[in-house]
Amino acid sequence: MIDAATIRKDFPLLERRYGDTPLVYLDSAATTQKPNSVIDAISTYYRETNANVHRGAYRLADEATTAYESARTKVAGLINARSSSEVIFTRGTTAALNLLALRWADHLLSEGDRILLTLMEHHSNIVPWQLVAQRTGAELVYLDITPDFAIDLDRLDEVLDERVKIATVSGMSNVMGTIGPVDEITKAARAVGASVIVDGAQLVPHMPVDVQALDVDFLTFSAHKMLGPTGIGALWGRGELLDAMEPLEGGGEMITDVGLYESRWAPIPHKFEAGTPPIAQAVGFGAAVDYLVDLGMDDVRAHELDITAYALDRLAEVPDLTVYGPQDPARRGGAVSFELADIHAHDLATILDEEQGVAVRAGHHCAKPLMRHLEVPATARASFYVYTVPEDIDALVIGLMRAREIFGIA
Ligand code: 7TS
Repeated sequence: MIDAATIRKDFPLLERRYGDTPLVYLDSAATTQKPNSVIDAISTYYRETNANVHRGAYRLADEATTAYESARTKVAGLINARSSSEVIFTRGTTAALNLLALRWADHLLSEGDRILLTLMEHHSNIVPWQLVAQRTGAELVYLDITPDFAIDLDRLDEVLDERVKIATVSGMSNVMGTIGPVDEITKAARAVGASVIVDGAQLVPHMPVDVQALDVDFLTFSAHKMLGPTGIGALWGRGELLDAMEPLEGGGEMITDVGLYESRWAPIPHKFEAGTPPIAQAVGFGAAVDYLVDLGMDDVRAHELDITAYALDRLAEVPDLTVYGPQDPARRGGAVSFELADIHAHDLATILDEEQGVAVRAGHHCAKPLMRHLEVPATARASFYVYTVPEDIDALVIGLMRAREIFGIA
């Protein structure tokens, strides 16, 4: 089991205080804090190994290339990819989904085809598909949300027919915490010959993910939501699909030969990594994966179940508080959105910050279609990770009670 109180010591930022008030960081769905091992890996890389990759004829450049490629191997291992060449480093989830939209969906789809999404998608898994639809004439269709904050699978058979060529679904909602029904959607999509993309930005950091067992076609995720640095993430795809895709960007590193009028592409993954890649970030990503693997992804999930159950219990003690998400921790992750009476989420977040040093996110969480469906303009959201302790939740609850006093709620 994870002892969050002990592993917190690995995270220097969690020692921050605002004067006498300790920081209580409850915004890990936006980005996680970084352990010393990740910070040190990046710093050591720059101090000892920095050189450009894949082109040096000297030892330092070889070492940098090995560091970069070994990060890829670690990321591939985390998700049980068949080969590390199926892992493309991208700027993050958003860049990975846009790459798929531009270089895969654009060529696959034409007028009358459909893309299946759910109402709980993040904007980065909606807007690229709207752009695809505009370019190709394909249509978007959405699976609804049930009153208990699950994806409504009742209409799946009705919505999924041969016109659907792509189903793209969040593995876990960044607003409600709901775990996406990836298995059910994948089975149904396969039956009509559709391909499946999983937006794993909130899934991969929080539980074991095995792309071979999931049987999906593509998975996207971001390092910064799983203890790693910003500026890097991954697109995993089935090798044969990635092989068939055209590169997005042209430039150095992505070719085997360049003539005056045409060029030959390097094999995957390099075909999709034009230019000098984010080498130090990759090294940090690899160190983050090492840290998570050491903890054990089963234990990461077990801790999330515990802390989320504790949070839901404690939040139930706060009068006039509405939680927008499943009550059963087994059906959700540790992103908990809520509204307190009619206090605007931004005011609530400001009070939590000023009174208790509690950092929560407030707003639409880049999921406006979902917010409209829930009929709320904004929510406050507390989100947890491996270092979250019950005391963090207690501070949140004290802050919420204090907000009731400030707003004169009887
Ligand atoms: N998909 C989901 C489910 C997300 O939660 C996010 C980021 C993204 C995609 C985009 O990831 P990026 O790394 O490319 O930005 N979610 C959030 C959030 O909830 N608060 O800030 C960012």
